[in-house]
Amino acid sequence: MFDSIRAGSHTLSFETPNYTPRTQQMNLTAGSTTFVDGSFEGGTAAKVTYASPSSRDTLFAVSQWVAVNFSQSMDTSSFRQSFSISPALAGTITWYNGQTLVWFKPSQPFQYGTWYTYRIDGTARTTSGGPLDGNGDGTGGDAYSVTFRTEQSVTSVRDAGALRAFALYQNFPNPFNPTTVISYQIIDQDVVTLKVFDLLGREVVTLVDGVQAAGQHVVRWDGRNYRGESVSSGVYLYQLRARSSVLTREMVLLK
Ligand SMILES: [Ca+2]
Repeated sequence: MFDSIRAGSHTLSFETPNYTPRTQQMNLTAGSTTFVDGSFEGGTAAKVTYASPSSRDTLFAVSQWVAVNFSQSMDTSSFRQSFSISPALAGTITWYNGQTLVWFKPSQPFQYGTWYTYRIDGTARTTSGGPLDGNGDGTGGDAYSVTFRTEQSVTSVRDAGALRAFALYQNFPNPFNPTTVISYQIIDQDVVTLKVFDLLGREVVTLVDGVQAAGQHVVRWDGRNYRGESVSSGVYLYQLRARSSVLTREMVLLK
């Protein structure tokens, strides 16, 4: 396509749908020139480093928001066009941490006991024009998709009888800084402990230790360890124990 262009300096302009338009100054010499597509790609591909809910979630609390953290700053316009959730749900999109963390806040709570899928198409771009690497294999341009289920309503948990003696819900907000709320549910009066651990299994703090009444309980964690010191950013586990049962979930402190 460049056969008839004379040697010299030329400006090439690339305008591909869904990509940031780019121009490049080229010095052409006589003879043939090879163009490599990769030389005109934007920044490196962005991966998803954290997502809540994840595909493992089958008890996602209906009042929570969707949170996705990327390895790079994201272009808000292409993200908005690439993000979808089904069944469809109206909501607002908010960015944090230099557009690396996005929250989708539904305008109404999710429905109880329902499967949802949220998806970010491969057309999402970083602020420097890089593609989304949705499956994390190092090559950009593919989608990220999560299918999850929301919690059952309290009524249906009671109806289910002994199926689940107690429930531990995803903390909110998550990721958080510096404070988050953990809620859980006990069907019978019970001796309960709720502890926070780091990923090496070291206990960070004990939030609950004692007899509690049946019903829903809410605990706030201020991101401090048992010595009262603020802990560093990272993934933490919180674990609920009652009698012989244990439930564990992850949360992310992002400063
Ligand atoms: Ca990929």
